[in-house]
Amino acid sequence: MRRALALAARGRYRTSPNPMVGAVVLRDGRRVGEGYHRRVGGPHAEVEALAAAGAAARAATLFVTLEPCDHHGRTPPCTEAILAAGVVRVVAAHRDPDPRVRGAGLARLRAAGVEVEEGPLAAEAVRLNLRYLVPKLLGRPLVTLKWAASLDGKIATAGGESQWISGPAARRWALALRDEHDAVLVGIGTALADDPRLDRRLGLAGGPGTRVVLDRRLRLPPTARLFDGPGPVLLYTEAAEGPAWEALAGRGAAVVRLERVEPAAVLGDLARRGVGSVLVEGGGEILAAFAAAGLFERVTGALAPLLIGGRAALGPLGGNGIGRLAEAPRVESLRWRRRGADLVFEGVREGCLPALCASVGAS
Ligand code: AOF
Ligand code: ZN
Repeated sequence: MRRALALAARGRYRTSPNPMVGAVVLRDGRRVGEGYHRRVGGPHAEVEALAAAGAAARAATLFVTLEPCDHHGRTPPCTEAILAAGVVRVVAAHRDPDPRVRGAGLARLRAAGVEVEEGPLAAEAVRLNLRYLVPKLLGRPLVTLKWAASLDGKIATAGGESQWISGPAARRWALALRDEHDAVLVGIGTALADDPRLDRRLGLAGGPGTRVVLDRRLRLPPTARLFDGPGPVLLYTEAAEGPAWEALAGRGAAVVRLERVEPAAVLGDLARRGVGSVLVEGGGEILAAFAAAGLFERVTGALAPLLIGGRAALGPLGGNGIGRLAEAPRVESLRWRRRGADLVFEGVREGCLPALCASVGAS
């Protein structure tokens, strides 16, 4: 299953909105075939692995990171391919919450006499597929909060200089995150201060993503650099239609009026537009708003080995902060690694994985 998860992760940039899925065929303790879902609309992982195994799949065990599908979607049901190949045992990390599956894939296999086991490495599989599972189970996009800070927790000097705190390797890592998410989101403060392009510069996803600015009073100038790049631009505002609105719409932005531009309303609208994952890149007020609302799953970023200091220098999260430590949202399963001289970290909001695991039949 660990191998199947590693294979699944190879589909990271090309599978949205579909899941990342990996599969391994084991026969007499030997790996005789493996595969993964390469891109949305392409063959499912099970089919790739079974094709690789060929006749060796007869009487074999199939390990797969997600319950096999039992429906005709863009491709035929994997359950049929599994039965046709003569597989006698299927081990799935967890159930598929897709309403067309939801246990029906495993039930079909069981009914046909296949031995079925579910659960191994479920938490790992859920963590890998947050971007597939969160929209299906919570009805809103996956939210990743991201920042870069100095080792002493500053995102800029007291004078506001922030380019660059992290080194080139960590910056490239941060850019890759954009290719992993359907949308990138910033607040108007950051949009005005940095004039970011918010684009997918590495080309890992093979197409542009959605750029989102939370702009309560429509202060974004139509000359902003993000209008130069490809892909949809979404502006959330509380402002009424008028010249500013028209100018921005004239640049191709979809301007969306909300009663209050706050995380829950924004995520609700993004979900309606089919956005399944959002990378929140700042600034501090926006990151704090999502954190305070508890509307996030992943927290990630870079810590650079320099000390900035300064009473007036900002940290990653603004807002009013929490009142008491006992109320602070916590992050668990924290992982970190080196990227050049920097540390990059990634954790999951406490309680998030257990709840999602329970929803897909894994405890
Ligand atoms: C995948 N890849 O390896 C597996 C999937 O888009 P379709 O029609 O190919 O089907 C997508 C659904 O198929 C998806 O929501 C999930 O329920 C199931 N399994 N999907 O894209 C795979 N095994
Ligand atoms: Zn399938």
